[in-house]
Amino acid sequence: MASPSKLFLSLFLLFLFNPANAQGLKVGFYEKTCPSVELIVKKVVDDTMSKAPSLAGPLLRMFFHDCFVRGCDGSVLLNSPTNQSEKNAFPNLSLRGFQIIDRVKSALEKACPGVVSCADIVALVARDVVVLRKGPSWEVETGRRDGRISNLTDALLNLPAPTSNISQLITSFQQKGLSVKDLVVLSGGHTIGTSHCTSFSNRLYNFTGKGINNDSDPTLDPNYIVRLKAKCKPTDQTTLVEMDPGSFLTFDNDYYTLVSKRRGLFQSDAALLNNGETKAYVRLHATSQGGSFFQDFGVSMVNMGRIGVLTGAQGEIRKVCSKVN
Ligand code: HEM
Ligand SMILES: *[C@@H]1O[C@H](CO)[C@@H](O)[C@H](O)[C@H]1NC(C)=O
Ligand SMILES: *[C@@H]1O[C@H](CO)[C@@H](O)[C@H](O)[C@H]1NC(C)=O
Ligand SMILES: *[C@@H]1O[C@H](CO)[C@@H](O)[C@H](O)[C@H]1NC(C)=O
Ligand SMILES: *[C@@H]1O[C@H](CO)[C@@H](O)[C@H](O)[C@H]1NC(C)=O
Ligand SMILES: *[C@@H]1O[C@H](CO)[C@@H](O)[C@H](O)[C@H]1NC(C)=O
Ligand SMILES: CC(=O)N[C@H]1CO[C@H](CO)[C@@H](O)[C@@H]1O
Repeated sequence: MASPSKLFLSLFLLFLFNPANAQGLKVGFYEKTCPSVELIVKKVVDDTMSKAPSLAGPLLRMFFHDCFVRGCDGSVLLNSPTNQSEKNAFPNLSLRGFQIIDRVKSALEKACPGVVSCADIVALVARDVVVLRKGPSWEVETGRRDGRISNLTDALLNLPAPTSNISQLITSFQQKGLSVKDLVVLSGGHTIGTSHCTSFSNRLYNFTGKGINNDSDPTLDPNYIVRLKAKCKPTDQTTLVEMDPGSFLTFDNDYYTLVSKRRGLFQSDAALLNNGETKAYVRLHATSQGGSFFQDFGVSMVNMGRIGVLTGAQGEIRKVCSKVN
């Protein structure tokens, strides 16, 4: 039998080496091994974004999808010969921008071969696209290592659906060690980007399953429903709709204005009005441009970037982001 002190020691060691804590991440992890890493990432992002600004949304979302599935370990980037990796899961159908990550990776492999992980590239790129879209900047912790597993089922089980209600969202974030505040702050990422009609058309047509023409989500502004129906016919699978109409390329507070006016696109956006804390946050930021949202967003992105990371000798530094070494 282990003595109490041995038990304490092993619990302490477990804590130290627990893959789920962020031990080993720090700002400037590559200071000595690849000092210009952030400049190189920024240059590639600047170059590609000037030609394809609409990739900002997908690249921000990519970080979320990476972190919520097996932790921020670059597993979202892996290809599978049998189409069974995370990116093949339904919620990933619309992920784009993988070629930007590949371009950053090749630039970094030239400057400092075998040093910078793909997981860190995803985290740095997410920050850089937000800055380019006039959002806040924050210091990105680095030192993540790349995972070797990517599993379609994991993506289905861990990514919250756009039909989620508030308790499902809170639980989903809590399971990743994120707070109710992180939930309402990070949802603000929907201030940029687009969505397929399929992600919300259930709110427009046949919402209760009664199949009548006017069967739409009562929590959605009726005037907004008219506009959305004009864009999205019931079976439309291809049309993209701006989530923050008119400023979907600008990172601003508009998301909260929309949600408070019952114009959040997804049920998961509207759900933020169904909890005291998230509702208060939405209301406050709906009226004040700037406010604490920009600062909060950086803090919550750092929190999200700590989910289930591999550090130290765990995992590997991939040579090519779409495949394990
Ligand atoms: C709270 C739970 C969340 C749900 C249920 C959710 C759901 C979705 C859905 C369904 C789409 C549209 C995909 C499509 O049809 O093309 C989307 C887009 C997007 N999401 Fe979320 N999301 C959540 C949280 C987040 C977080 C935490 C971030 C990042 C901070 C984020 C960033 C984005 C961005 C930037 C887009 C636009 C992507 C593009 O332009 O292609 N989302 N989200
Ligand atoms: C994987 O998906 C691609 C594109 O959707 C398709 O061309 C290919 O045949 C699929 N491979 C397998 C093994 O299913
Ligand atoms: C993927 O994950 C699921 C559920 O965790 C598991 O049942 C399945 O065996 C995994 N698939 C592979 C190919 O590892
Ligand atoms: C959310 O959805 C789950 C599953 O459908 C349900 O059990 C729960 O009661 C719902 N919660 C709220 C607050 O609507
Ligand atoms: C509406 O939904 C119900 C229940 O899911 C389904 O039986 C019905 O066929 C749908 N009607 C239309 C017009 O799609
Ligand atoms: C749908 O509902 C709106 C108001 O809720 C009403 O003005 C309109 O006539 C209805 N349309 C149909 C086809 O029932
Ligand atoms: C970007 C990407 O790889 N998307 C994939 C999502 O999954 C489907 C299959 O379910 C693939 O066809 C897509 O290429």
